[in-house]
Amino acid sequence: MEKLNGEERGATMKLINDACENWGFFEIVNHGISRELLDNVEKMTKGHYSRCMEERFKQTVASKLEAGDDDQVLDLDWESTLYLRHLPQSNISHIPDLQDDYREVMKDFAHHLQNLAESLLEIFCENLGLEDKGYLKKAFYGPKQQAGAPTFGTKVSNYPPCPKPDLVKGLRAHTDAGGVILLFQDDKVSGLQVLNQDGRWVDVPPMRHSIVINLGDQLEVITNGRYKSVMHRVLAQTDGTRMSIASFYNPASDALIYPAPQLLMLSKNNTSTTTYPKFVFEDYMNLYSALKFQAKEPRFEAMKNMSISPLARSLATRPA
Ligand SMILES: O=C(O)CCC(=O)C(=O)O
Ligand SMILES: [Fe+2]
Repeated sequence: MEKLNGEERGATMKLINDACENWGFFEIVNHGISRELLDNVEKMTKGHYSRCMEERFKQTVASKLEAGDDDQVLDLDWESTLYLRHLPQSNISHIPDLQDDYREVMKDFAHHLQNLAESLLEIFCENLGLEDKGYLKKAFYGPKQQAGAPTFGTKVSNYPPCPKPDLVKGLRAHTDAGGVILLFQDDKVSGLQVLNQDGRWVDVPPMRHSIVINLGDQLEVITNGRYKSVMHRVLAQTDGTRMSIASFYNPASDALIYPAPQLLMLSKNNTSTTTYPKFVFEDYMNLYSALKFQAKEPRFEAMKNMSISPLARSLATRPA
C-alpha cells in the first residue's frame, strides 16, 4: 500500500483495479497498521477463545455433529463467533466476558480498519473514474447523514479442528452482502478459499501481518457490475484452530443502494446485460439472512420486485 505514495502509484492502482474486476479479492501489506497491534489482536483473540469460547463451542456446534442428525449437520458451520459493532455506535463496552485490555485493543484496531476501508473506497472511486472520490463513501450513508452513518462491525471467528472436514465446512460458500470486508487471518492455519472465474477453488494462504480485502454485493450493485462480489468459503481442518477477524464496512441500514449514474451511462455503450436493482440496504439484509448460502443473482432479482417506501425514496439525497 505504501507504493501508492511513490513512483509506483500508477502500477499499484492498476493492480488493485484488476483485482477488483477479476477476483473481488486481494491481499495488502504495508497498510499502515503496526505489526505490534496485529500481534496483540491475535494473541488476545486466541486467549479469549480458549478462556471463554472453546467450551461453549463443544457444547453447541460440536455436539450437533456428534448427534449426527442429517438436517442439523447440513445447516452447520464449524466456527465459533463473536460479533462486535463499531458504527454507528460501538457496543464493545457491553459485550460480556471481554477483558478490558482486549476491548481497548479491538477499539484501536477497528479505528485503523475504518480508516483503511475509507481510503480503499476513495481508491476504488479513482479507479472507476468517478469524479467525486467521496462518492462510494457517501453512497453508504443513509438519508439522515450523521445519524445514518455506515455500519461497521467485526466478526471474530475461530475454526477449531474438526473430526469430519468432509462433512462440514468451517463456513459454507457465500458472497458477502455488504461493502468492503477487511480480514485479518491466522498466520499459520489456512482454510479460506475463493472461487475463481474458471469455477475452481483457490487457496488464500496465510501471510503474516497482511490484510485480505474483499468486496460485497453492495459494491457490485453500486459499480453496476464493474466490480464483483465473489464466492468464498472456509474449509474445516483436522489440525489446529484457525483465527480470523473479518470487519465489514457496510452501508447504513437505511441507505438507498443503486448503480452510480455515471457508471450506468458508461455501460450503456458496452454489451453488459445485467441490470441491477435499487433498494434499501436493510431490505437486502433481511433477504440475505435467509439466503446467505445461495447465489447472489436471485437476491438481486428479488430486490427488483420489492417496492421501496415513498418515504425512503424521497429522503434519498443522491441524484437518482
Ligand atoms: O474466516 C474467513 O476467512 C472468512 C470469513 C467470512 O467469509 C465471513 O465471515 O463472511
Ligand atoms: Fe465472507
